[in-house]
Amino acid sequence: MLTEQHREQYASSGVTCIRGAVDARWIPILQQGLSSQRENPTERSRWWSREDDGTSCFYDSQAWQQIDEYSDFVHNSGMGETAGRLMGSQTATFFFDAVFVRSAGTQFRTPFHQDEPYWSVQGFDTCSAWMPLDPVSKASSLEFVAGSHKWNHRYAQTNFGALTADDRDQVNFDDGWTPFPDIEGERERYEILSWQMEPGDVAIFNARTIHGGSGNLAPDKALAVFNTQWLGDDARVCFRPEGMDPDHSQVMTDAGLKPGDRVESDLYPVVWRKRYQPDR
Ligand SMILES: O=C(O)CCC(=O)C(=O)O
Repeated sequence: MLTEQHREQYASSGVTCIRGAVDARWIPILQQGLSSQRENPTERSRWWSREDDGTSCFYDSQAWQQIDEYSDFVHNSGMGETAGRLMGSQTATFFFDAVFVRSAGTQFRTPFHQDEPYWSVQGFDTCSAWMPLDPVSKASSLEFVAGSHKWNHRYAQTNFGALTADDRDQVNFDDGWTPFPDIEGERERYEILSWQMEPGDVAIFNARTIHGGSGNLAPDKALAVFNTQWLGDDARVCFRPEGMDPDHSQVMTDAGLKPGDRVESDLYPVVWRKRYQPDR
């Protein structure tokens, strides 16, 4: 599925959309996993939005060790290989899973942000695979600011803790960070990429690529997204004084990992390794 065009677009824009990246058989498997997760959410589950009109956006993460369908997907779907090859890495290590579930008609849009500044790792070789389990129109799909993975600014990111009002989510980018660009207010200044997508299509983006949006759903359209995050060659443990979301510092410390370490362990399995191919 992965072509030279995908690699070029990922390298230059920081995101690419791969049609049919995931075999159709995985969709009902992931839907089954999601329904178990909704019945029994993790302690990390949150509501990013719950409106008076009944619409909502639910978020949860790191459920793969409890949900067999997710673990099966992580190890056997080929997503690790796709991520590893796009990053140009020797290996692809699984970091964590996340779900974003919007009820029909939800207008809530995810604030524009980059992922890496919230993570308990740092590195350029880091990516997310955003995979809708429902068909999604371009207007309701996640949006990406082309090329922003190379901007190299310490942008003050959104505090998602302001959405959840949960003490555990508070991340404070107040001091010494560059104000975040007003993407939504000045859309004409940026090249914004998004795609109409079907289940099985995946948008893979560098964890430094600015992204946001989604939402704006039609009254009869719901949207469940299953997302996996992957680490490549230069990713290393990094505990951030601003706070982290999701914060892996405790589980990493308990597992003996320290800042600067590679993360590979039972918690973060290497799912794909590039095979040595001798020159012909
Ligand atoms: O689907 C969404 O609304 C948010 C997705 C997102 O921010 C992410 O995958 O990092």
